[in-house]
Amino acid sequence: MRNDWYKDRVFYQIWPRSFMDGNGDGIGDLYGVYDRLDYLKSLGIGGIWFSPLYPSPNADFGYDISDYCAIHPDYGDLDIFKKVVARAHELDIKIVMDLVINHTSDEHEWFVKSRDKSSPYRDYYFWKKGKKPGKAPNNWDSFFENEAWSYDLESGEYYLHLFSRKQVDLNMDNPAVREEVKKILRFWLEMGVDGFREDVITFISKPEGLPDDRFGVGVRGMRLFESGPHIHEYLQEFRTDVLDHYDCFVLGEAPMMTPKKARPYLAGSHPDLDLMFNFQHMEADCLFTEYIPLPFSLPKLRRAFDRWQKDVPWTALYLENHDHPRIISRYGSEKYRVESGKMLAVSYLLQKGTPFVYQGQEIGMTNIALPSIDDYVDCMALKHYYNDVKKKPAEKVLPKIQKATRDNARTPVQWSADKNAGFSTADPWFPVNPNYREVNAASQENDPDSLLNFYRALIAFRSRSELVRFGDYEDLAPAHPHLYVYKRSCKGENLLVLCSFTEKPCHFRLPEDLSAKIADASLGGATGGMVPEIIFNNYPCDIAEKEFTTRPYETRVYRWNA
Ligand code: TEU
Ligand code: CA
Repeated sequence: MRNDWYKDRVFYQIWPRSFMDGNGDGIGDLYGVYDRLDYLKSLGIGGIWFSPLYPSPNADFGYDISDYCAIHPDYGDLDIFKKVVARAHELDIKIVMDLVINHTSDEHEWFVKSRDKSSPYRDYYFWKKGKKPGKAPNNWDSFFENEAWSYDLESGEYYLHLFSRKQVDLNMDNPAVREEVKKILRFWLEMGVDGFREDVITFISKPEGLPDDRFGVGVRGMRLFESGPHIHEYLQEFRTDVLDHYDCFVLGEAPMMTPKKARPYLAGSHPDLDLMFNFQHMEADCLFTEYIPLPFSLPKLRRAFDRWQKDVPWTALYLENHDHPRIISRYGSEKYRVESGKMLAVSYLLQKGTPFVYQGQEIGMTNIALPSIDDYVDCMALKHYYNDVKKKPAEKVLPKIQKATRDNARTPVQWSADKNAGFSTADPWFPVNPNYREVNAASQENDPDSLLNFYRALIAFRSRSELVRFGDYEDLAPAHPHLYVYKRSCKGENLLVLCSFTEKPCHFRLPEDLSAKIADASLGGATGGMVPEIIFNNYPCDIAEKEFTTRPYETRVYRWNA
């Protein structure tokens, strides 16, 4: 039994290690989550996506799983997990687990056993001989290391890992592996979870024979395993055999996805996936693709937004997660932190789709700059650093890492101005951003103009509004270099959303139909329908202005009836 409740909710992502420490050891955990459920409810969210909570050696902080059916002792145990689920459900908050099945940890017992060539687990992974001694079986690159293959002394063969050598790719062509996946899905569904966010799910089907990538640009191999030969078949199998029997949804993380490629995953009455996380709108400063922050480009961002609004029936909306630096520091401005934070919230939360808010985004947390590479723990950042220092002086490399590293999103959540930002009574496992005295949830709680309360109002509006959830989307300024302006409309009700992505002044003139309505209303002429109003803004403003000059990162949302 399935339904569409995931379309009506705003989700919140928890990266457990840094959310809230409940037992005073400096590491976030489920006890801390339990304590903060009322806070999440007050934000108006209707679901939580947990980044991995499973036992893991933490080579990639939970994305290297060593046991799929347990909770990492740092985060608690199954008892506290069940309590969190039960309390969340009482609050009408759904629970989404992260499902990481492209790879397991090298410490997972399947992999440990697979080192033995005669073990039934051997075929759970891709073990292969080198092309010749000392040469990997193919030329694929790894996202987190230089080569996608590591040689195992004990086995005398290589194993495939698209990510770090401690994240070993599973062989999904082996039916036994797919049965294991189904067992994992059932285990958590029986525990009461409501959905899965499936990590790099579009990479799970590898091309037969694992050939060399002959054209490789960027990450070699990716063109061959992205949406590989059996991907739809395997996703359908998981759906038919397990997911269809529960009231749940699946959201696939899909790097390199385009709307055109996404359609086969999302279309029809029995789609492979309900939703997708695409990355195109996260490339507007090239940071993700090139690992070199370039100036932000609104045209790039808008192109991605427009396409995903128009070309797929439904999508997942987000601006932050645990893999991206903080959005204010990227697409907004730390100087105009609150203003740009509000503008960014409006820019995506009023689009069509299912929105996600990442922990700390709602209070305007920003990037951190640590003094030495030794302070960082993100394996991807470390790979780039150590490759780059071979070619450039370290003082040139560190600033780039500071901007681009995923650690920016992984500093402890700033709950208050107290010691350790109220995150923990002990020294936190990772440094707190020194701006916590100014930027924290407690100081924003009762301030009507705070970013936190702005998020609350936007989420509440969105949850009540059929227009926001289902209305049409139209880009009203497709060529403007700095202003992103879109219109939503449904059954005679309209929203105009104006977002300035610059601190520079820009001239803006309201569209004629809206101006005319405003003029009518000011003459007392609006009969029946509502008087046009500005429902969200980040500077004082006047509905009577037909044209005006925007202030830094200004946003306004107009609402009127046709
Ligand atoms: O991320 C997939 C992904 O595309 C990353 O490899 C991306 O290149 C990197 O995070 C930079 O943004 C997922 C998870 O979200 C990420 O945390 C994991 O590290 C990765 O898969 C491997 O499991
Ligand atoms: Ca703890």
